[in-house]
Amino acid sequence: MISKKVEEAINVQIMKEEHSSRIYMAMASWCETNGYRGAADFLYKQSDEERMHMLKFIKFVNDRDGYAVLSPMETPPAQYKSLRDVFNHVLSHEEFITASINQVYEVSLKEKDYTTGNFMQWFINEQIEEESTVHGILDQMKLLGDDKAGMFHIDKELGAMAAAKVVAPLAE
Ligand code: OFO
Repeated sequence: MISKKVEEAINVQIMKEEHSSRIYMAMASWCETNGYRGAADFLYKQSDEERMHMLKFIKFVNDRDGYAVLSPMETPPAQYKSLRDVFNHVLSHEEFITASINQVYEVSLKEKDYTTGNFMQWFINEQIEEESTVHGILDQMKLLGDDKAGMFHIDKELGAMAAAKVVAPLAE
């Protein structure tokens, strides 16, 4: 059984994960229509991954006798100044999500809900990996510069990262 406070905190997080998925899908669409096919593939995959995060939370709440609900959300931004601008936004969004995951963890500990606390560890670790990946991409951008040759190279690299990335389905 999950407490009302934990259920509410996770329902807010479900909204944020769904919103993340939509934000990355909108970014992917911008990249695809601005010549960055590799970045688009990377962000479409990222969008799928965020949807899996949302599902993971939904299943967890429902399995613990709570009720996962969906919420309305803002339309994601559609315009970006450059590929670097896209990834700067990815980084600040992931930092926002990390803070939010930590808040859910805090609520679970205050409620003495150690099962949820344990479940949240997966997300805490996932955020370390996600932030570090985006830092790496931004570092490469700095190294290669904002000119067309640099961005072309980065786009190819992002395409290769997308091809290697497997979005794991939910475990049964
Ligand atoms: Fe990128 O984060 Fe979900 O949790």
